[in-house]
Amino acid sequence: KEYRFPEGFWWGSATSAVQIEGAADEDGKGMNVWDYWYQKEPNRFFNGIGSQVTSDFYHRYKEDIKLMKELGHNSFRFSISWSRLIPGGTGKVNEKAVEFYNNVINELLENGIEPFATLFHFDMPIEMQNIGGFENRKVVEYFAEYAKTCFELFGDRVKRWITFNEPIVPVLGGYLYNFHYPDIVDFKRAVQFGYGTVLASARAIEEFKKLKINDAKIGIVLNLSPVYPRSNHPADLKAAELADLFHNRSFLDPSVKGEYPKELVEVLKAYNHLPEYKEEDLELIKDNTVQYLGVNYYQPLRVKAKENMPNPYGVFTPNWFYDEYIMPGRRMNPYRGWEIYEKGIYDLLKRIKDEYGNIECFISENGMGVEGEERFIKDGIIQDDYRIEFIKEHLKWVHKAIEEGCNVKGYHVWTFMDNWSWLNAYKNRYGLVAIDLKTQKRTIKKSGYWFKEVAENNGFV
Ligand code: BGP
Repeated sequence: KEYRFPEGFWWGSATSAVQIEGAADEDGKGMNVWDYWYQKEPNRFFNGIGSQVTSDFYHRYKEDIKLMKELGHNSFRFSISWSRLIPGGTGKVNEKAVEFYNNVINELLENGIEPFATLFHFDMPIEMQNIGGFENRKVVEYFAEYAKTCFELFGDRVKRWITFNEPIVPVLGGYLYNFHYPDIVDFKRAVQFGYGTVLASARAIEEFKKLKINDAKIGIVLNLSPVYPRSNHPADLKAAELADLFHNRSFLDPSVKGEYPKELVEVLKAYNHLPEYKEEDLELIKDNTVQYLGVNYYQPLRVKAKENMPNPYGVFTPNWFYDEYIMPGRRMNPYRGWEIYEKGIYDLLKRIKDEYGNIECFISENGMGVEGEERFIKDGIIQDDYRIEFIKEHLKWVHKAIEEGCNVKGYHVWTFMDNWSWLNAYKNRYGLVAIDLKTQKRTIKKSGYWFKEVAENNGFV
């Protein structure tokens, strides 16, 4: 069978500032939560590696963008670092940062690569976090100012904007499951922070619309997981519905439909955990929905009803309502501990078509992290056939979704070159291009050559 994609399909990859730029204390950049956390607790990071240097994109963007072109990219998602552009989060713009992002954007355009710019990819300036992050309405406003500054500085050339990458991750990681700063467990604050993020995204969209940049679009990137119940037993179905509410609908519904899911409001109310809100917030959310949607897909969520009633004095978390279910015989990526289930991407896209007005969307991340890839080197190249297989099988399902009328405009692999990841640092490698951490030398992997073919032929057979 031939898998050809619609004309003008976006082929490329995604990444983020903290994970590739390095130059963490150079040219006037302020500190973000990752710089701060590393300074405080370096041992929490895999092999004690922090985000100071990462893949050194700050100094090597020219050569990297050339390589992107070489690999058939017609688009690339990067993020702007708030603490680099406006050290401290509010106040004066750092001219060195303006110069850097101008250079990156211009270089991309000169190479025929459409820049997709994310405003927030997990990197809160520490000063903003110290006053509560998005729990604090002042920070929501500072974020809106920062967003407006970005549109004014780069909006003449960047036509694809993203307010947030995976907004639920800092909520879960920072306030419930200890894998992001501030590394606390507090459900009420988690809910408030998440709610503030919804407001911040809507405020950024509001600022964007005021500027009337007609040929540009603004969206959000969500990590969606299809939720599959263990059985059709009503208790399992209920568990799946609750998991879906927390993991998917809590950001999907406000972003696309402009409303908070009523069912979520009821659950939070019942447990006295409704965020503090004002009537005008609801108007803001309603009036500022996204113009397109990025879908990050890695793994499904399989759930069952809770078997033991949770201890009422225990920590209240989303999965207080359900248990994760390990399906017998499921296929795994053993390195990341994530299930591989390609059809999940199709189920998500169909749902967006049927329940979310078939809003324009694209796959904004999908990829496979593997440890110790050097052992697959032959003839100087990492023979990552597993990654080719992973991407190809997902693309087949994306193709089927498009054939059935889903409004999918592109596919971005996670990621272009091996990069630093949050607490895992360089443990799992996701790149189409390998990086030697000692020398920063870039070497294309087999999957990189394969991806180039696919992108240049707009599909594969
Ligand atoms: C997504 C993030 C990315 C990236 C990716 C891979 O959740 O948007 O920043 O890191 O997942 O996950 P990880 O690096 O944790 O293996």
